Amino acid sequence: MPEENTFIMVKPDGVERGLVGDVISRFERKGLELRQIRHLNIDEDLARTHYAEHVEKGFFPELLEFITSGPVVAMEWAGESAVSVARTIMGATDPKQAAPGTIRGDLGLAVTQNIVHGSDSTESAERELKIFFG
Ligand code: DAT
Ligand code: MG
Repeated sequence: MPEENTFIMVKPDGVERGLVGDVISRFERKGLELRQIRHLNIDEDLARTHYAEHVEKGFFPELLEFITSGPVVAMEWAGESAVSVARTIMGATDPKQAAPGTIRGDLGLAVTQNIVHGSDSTESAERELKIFFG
């Protein structure tokens, strides 16, 4: 199985609620390896770059307001099939539909405030890691 790197981010709601440790712990216990981590605020330009595929969507104004509302914790995680494994640990985009045992299924309720971001492909991971870690 391929060794991959993926971009994971605890969103402002997760940081505000003190869930950074819980999120990190879930990835660590799964066996993924933390490679880089930084705490930062996302401004509008960075939000538009990171969420380029969503800027024309109806929900984008709400997403922009939310993602710039407070600090986030951006991370690089590595391991076998890290991209899809991380997405499984996160759960479905809408926490109301996310399975119990997943981050979103256990800890969230609203689709905008869904605690965590994770790259959806190795191509997205490469693009997003470059944006946040250069
Ligand atoms: P994911 O974060 O699971 O990759 P996505 O890339 O489709 O989901 O969307 C990015 C974020 O935008 C998502 O985490 C929450 C928000 N979002 C997605 N679909 C939405 C919707 N229908 N209404 C409100 N917010 C939405
Ligand atoms: Mg996505």
